[in-house]
Amino acid sequence: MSEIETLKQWIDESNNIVFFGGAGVSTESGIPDFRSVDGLYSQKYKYPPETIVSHTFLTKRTDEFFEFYKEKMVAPALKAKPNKAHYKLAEWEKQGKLKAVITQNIDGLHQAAGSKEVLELHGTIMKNYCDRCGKKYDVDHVLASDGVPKCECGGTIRPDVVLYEEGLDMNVMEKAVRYIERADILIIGGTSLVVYPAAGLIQYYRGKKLVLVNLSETSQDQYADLVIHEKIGEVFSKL
Ligand code: CNA
Repeated sequence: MSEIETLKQWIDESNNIVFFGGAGVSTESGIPDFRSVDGLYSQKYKYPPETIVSHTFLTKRTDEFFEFYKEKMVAPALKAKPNKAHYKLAEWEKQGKLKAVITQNIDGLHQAAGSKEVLELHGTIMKNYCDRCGKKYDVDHVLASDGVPKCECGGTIRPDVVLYEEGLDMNVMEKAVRYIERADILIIGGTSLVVYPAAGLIQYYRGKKLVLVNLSETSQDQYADLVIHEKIGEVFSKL
């Protein structure tokens, strides 16, 4: 049996699938990831993306933070449409087969595809709030603002995104752990599995059907029961 046939059989037999994904899930929607050859790391900036998308940059170089954030992260995500991977996951959830999507992505595409139980480990570009008074703002307001988005109280409007150097929401992490511990199949897709603590979630899986669908090799390939190095949208459209 081919890997895809095995995966198809596992999925057909299961009603407790959990998916854990990253930026590679959205590249087929036209949003660049960080580490692929055409990802944001390979483009020329004064600083690597992880330096810019950090708490230090937001507070110390606020202009540059928002220039990069709006142009390279928000604008492409708002233009993007879900792809076959997002839609397939939503379909499995509707059929009662998939329990949760745990994502490192901040682009909102799983919800756009119809997924309901989406745990956003790194937050979302869709929500924003004033760092002084807490007032909430939508993403269109942030994108339309000139330079640094400012609240009427004078504070800076920041994204509800977990930046580098910032902590994850422990409620979301604990919920993710519970889903993974109980999962029958854990499918991990489109993530280089190098960003912690998110990447460490894989250790909580207790089953024997750990599936990795990622274009490039990862340091966790050796622990997976099934590894497919192909585009996730293409793989999922065959299931
Ligand atoms: P990453 O480190 O950029 O890794 C992406 C991985 O996906 C790489 O190993 C690629 O080989 C693989 N990949 C790329 N395209 C595909 C595809 N079509 N099918 C299968 N695999 C593919 O991204 P991670 O998510 O692992 O890193 C975590 C960071 C990146 C998180 O904090 C994200 O918030 C952040 N990020 C998010 C987005 C988004 O929301 N769409 C975009 C860019 C970066």
